[in-house]
Amino acid sequence: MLKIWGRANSSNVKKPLWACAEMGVPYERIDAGLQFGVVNTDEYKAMNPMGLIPVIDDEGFVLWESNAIVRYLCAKHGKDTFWPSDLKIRAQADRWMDWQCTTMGPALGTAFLHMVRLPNDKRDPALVHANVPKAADLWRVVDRQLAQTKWLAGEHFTMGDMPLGILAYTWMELKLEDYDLAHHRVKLDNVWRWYDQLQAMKHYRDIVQIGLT
Ligand SMILES: N[C@@H](CCC(=O)N[C@@H](CS)C(=O)NCC(=O)O)C(=O)O
Repeated sequence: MLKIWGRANSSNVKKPLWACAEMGVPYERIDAGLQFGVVNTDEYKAMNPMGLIPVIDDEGFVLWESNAIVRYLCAKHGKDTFWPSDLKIRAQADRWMDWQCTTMGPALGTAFLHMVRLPNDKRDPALVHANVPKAADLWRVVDRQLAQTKWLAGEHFTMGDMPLGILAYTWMELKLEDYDLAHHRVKLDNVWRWYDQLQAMKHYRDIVQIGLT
C-alpha cells in the first residue's frame, strides 16, 4: 500500500492526503516531522536527503517534493480529471502549482510561521507585517484568474487547485486582527466563491480544514 510520511497538520503533507482522498487511493500515513521526529534518521534521509515532509513510497518508488508527489499521484490515478490530458489545461494547473511553491508559499508561509507555528519567543512580528500585505496582493492575482474560470485551470477541479486551495484555508483562518492587519483580507469575490466550492468538498473539510497548528 502507498505510504505517506508526514504530520497531518503540514500544508505540504495535506496535498498528497487530499489528492489520495479525492481519488479514492488507500494509503498508510506515518507521523513524521516536528514533535514526531523521524526526519533526521538515516533511514528517512536515505529517502529524502532534505529531511523534510512529505515523502511517499509507492510499492518501492520513493518520491519527495509535495507538488511532484501530487503530479505523480494524479497522473497515476486521476488521468483526464485531476491530471488533465489536455496539454494547455495541464500547463495551467502546473503553473498554479509552481506559483504556490515559489510565490504564494514563501509569503503566506512566513506569516503563518511567525503567527502560529513558531514558539512565541521565536516569532518576529515584523515578518508578519511584511508578508501579510504581500500575500494579500498575491490573492488579487488569483482573483483575476478566477474571474475568468471556475477553477484555477479552467472549468474543472484539477491538481492545480490543490496546493493553493490548502493555502486558501490558511489565509482565511489566520488571526490577522491580532496584528491589526485584518483590513488586508479583502473579500475578493472570485477567491471567496472558489473557497466556497472547495469547502463544499467533503475531503477538503476533513483533511484541510483541521485547524491551524
Ligand atoms: N518544497 C518542499 C517543502 C517541504 C517542507 O518544507 N516541509 C515542511 C512541513 S510543511 C517540513 O518538513 N518541516 C520540518 C518538519 O516538519 O520537521 C515540498 O513541497 O515538499
